[in-house]
Amino acid sequence: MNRQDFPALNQQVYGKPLVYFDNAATTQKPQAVIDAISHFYQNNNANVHRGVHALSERADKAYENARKSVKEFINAKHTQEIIFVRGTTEGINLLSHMINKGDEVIISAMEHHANIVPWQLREAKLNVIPLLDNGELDLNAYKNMLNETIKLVSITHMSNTLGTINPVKEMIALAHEKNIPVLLDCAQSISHGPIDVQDLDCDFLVFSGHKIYGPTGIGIVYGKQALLDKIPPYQGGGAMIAIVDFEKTTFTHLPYKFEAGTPDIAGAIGLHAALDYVSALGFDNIISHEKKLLDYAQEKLQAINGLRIIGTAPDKGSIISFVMDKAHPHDIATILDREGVAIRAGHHCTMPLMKRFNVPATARISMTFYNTTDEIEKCVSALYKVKEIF
Ligand code: C6P
Repeated sequence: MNRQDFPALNQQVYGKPLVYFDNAATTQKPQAVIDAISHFYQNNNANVHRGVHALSERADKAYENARKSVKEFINAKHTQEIIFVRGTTEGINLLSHMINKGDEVIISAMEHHANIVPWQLREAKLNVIPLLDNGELDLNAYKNMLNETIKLVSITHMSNTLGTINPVKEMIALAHEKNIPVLLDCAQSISHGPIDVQDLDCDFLVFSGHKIYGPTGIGIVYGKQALLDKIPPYQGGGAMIAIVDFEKTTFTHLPYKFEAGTPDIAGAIGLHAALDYVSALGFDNIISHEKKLLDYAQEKLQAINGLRIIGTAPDKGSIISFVMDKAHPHDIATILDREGVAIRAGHHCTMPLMKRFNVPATARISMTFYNTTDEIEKCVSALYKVKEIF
């Protein structure tokens, strides 16, 4: 679907047509995003919220329109609930400032390091939801963990390693019964299906632009206004202040309270173009194509003797982690690369998850709407080559 919109896909590596199956790490960019960024630098480049000249006004408008486009994309109530950050990682680090030493936070055993380490830096006590063997969360354990001492639940919507999609709406409702706010890490889920923060009733949400066909260096923190108002600024500098004096400084309102310094203006504009692109394509089309790819790939992979898929939850996105007898995931990835197939191998920044499944690493195929069943065939024949070698 719409492959021709992505110039980087149209190339050969090692003399073979590129099969890009590393979309969970970062997605390729459509021409519309590349053009939006070039257009800004060629015509409107200026700093935001500082100038009165024409270019500055244009930059302001484009930057704030980008914020509005995010608001609409996730159906937030207010534009000021959308904060531009560098990405999911920075977003969780920002939000971690609501937590103090000794506070209890519930996370899960499938979290990315970005949803583990920031809490540790705040010296929080982590309560970890265990996983079932198929890679689903143990919801009974979760229910038993919810009590008045918990300050926050912070969980991934979709696992970057297993592909598992968590039942977050139900989990949020359960947490709210105990008045516990919930933060969703939507780094992966943002590009695979519609997200409506009001319908989910999540309190905070974070995602990265580069995982939804936008540029690197831009990401989003969403938070309910009343809750964001209570979190102190985590970086100081220009744009986030009301009055600065040597004795005392006061801070400005949302969202600027959290946007110290010159932001990634072109990044926000590129993200706007990416969200428009995805909206025009339509999540119905994306979901049905990705489901077809996932089913097809899982069937083909399961037929390979000695290959084991890690993560077989009934509700999963188009990510497949696997191990093969004898071949280390890094060797698999290297052999596939020579066949033009780009996959990721390693711990995928989920080291505790590797421990849970007792593997040092996995090989990971991550697909999106511009991938094809023909590419899956190429990948599968490369995997048979791996088998021959080992
Ligand atoms: N996962 C992957 O290959 P950043 O790096 O800030 O854009 O996103 C961090 C992050 C947080 N949560 C989840 C669920 C993620 O998948 C990621 C990024 C990439 O799986 C790079 S490690």
